[in-house]
Amino acid sequence: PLRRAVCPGSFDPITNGHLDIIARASKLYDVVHVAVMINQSKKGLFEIEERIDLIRQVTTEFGNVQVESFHGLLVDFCKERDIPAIVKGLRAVSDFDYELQMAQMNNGLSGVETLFVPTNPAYSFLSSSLVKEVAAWGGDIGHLVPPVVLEALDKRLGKG
Ligand code: COD
Repeated sequence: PLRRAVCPGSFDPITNGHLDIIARASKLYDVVHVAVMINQSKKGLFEIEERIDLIRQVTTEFGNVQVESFHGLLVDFCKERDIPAIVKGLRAVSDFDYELQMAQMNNGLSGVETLFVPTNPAYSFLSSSLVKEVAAWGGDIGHLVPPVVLEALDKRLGKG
């Protein structure tokens, strides 16, 4: 059987930090599912379909990454696809509390395991929200997101 894992998130939009975790997971597993989780209370900058499209463009080169959205619990996404492992990046201790809670909750709900990959130090300060804020004020984020994402941000923020 194929060894599967999921990298879940909001990906609004995908950054080089996300991409680094997905790339590393794609070397460890036969198939990596990227799940764009839909959170109705959090209106993002990009529509779900745009986020998926951007992720697909930057992950096709890996050859074993599947991108889709999901409305519901991550454990249900995993159950429906027979995925036993969640792979997440840990940026700093500040991520740890909440990530540990979610990992323990998800394991208690369904037995799914969470594996943490230490973030590349070059991206340890990087988040989608900071990227959006810096881009909105005209700061240079060219080294923090893939070129297609930079282009999409410029367009969305009225600079393209
Ligand atoms: N370096 C490395 N990894 C990073 C970086 C970075 N710079 N930035 C983000 N990541 C990784 C982290 O592992 C992070 O968890 C993941 O990418 C996604 O990041 P975001 O910001 O896109 O997404 P979040 O934090 O909003 O995602 C939270 C989830 C959507 C995963 C979570 O809320 C969820 O599972 N929701 C579904 C509903 C559910 O099941 N709820 C119960 C949970 S117990």
